[in-house]
Amino acid sequence: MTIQWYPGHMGKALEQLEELIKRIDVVIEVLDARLPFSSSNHKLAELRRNKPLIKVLNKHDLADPAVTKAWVRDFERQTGVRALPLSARKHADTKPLIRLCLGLVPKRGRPGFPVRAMVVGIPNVGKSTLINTLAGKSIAKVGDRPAVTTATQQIDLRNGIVLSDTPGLLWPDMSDQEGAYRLAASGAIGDNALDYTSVGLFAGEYLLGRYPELLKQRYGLSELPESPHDLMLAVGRRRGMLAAGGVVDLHRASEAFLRELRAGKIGRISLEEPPLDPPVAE
Ligand SMILES: Nc1nc2c(ncn2[C@@H]2O[C@H](COP(=O)(O)OP(=O)(O)O)[C@@H](O)[C@H]2O)c(=O)[nH]1
Ligand SMILES: [Mg+2]
Repeated sequence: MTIQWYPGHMGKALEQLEELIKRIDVVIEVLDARLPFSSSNHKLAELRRNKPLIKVLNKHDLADPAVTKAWVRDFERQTGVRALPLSARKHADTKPLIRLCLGLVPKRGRPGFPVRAMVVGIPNVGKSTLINTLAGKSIAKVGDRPAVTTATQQIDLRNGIVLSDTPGLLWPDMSDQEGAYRLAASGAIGDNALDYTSVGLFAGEYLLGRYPELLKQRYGLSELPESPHDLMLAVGRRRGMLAAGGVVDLHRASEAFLRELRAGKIGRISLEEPPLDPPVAE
């Protein structure tokens, strides 16, 4: 299965975003901490020019803390880039982000002369959640597709920062099929476009190699299954997902496995580790 992404008007969207970025002081790129590379859009590196960039590794509550630390170190080797793990739903987690924004633009951050910040990122990484938590009220629809970036208004956060109320929408690089599978496993891609079985098997293979003990615990296994297929059969038996004749329904077992993975039920799991190299520019 090849995972596709809507191509839309990517060139135009990038131009718009480039214009918006000219008028702001700090770019806040929201990433999924479980897959900070594949949930990024590598074109942002050019778009931001010399503007400071904060990479927010969101959904840290779901990610492997040791791997997240390695990602932070990896990102901060880039000039002008800071990285911060957090959970966008937690108000307390946004305080270090505010301090970082203010610290990166020392000339601003006063009444009448605020730091102008903007949240950007691919769908489903938690942009709306972060904007709402920062604003202390519901402004951006959670779970919705963001509106076009031209309609942005500034929200005064009353702490020396103003924030665009609409996130800049980026999209993932779907030419990297491994990355596309990781995104699908994380839940970033609409489930109607998904083949649960192939994504489940993909995620199962990664977890068998990287998080075997968590799998054993979650599914009460004394021995590690030998293949992702065997893992899915074990999950299906455990969850009673049987089709006619008592055979495991692989599709439903994979769906259950992915649901539990995405909800963090298997444990704090990251789906990729640094270093990963950006795709070669076209
Ligand atoms: N576990 C967890 N889920 C989150 C977090 N932030 C956002 N989400 C969930 O991720 C989904 C997408 O969030 P949303 O803010 O709509 O993402 P957007 O498309 O980037 O605006 C929603 O179901 C959120 O509740 C977080 O820190 N932890
Ligand atoms: Mg949104």
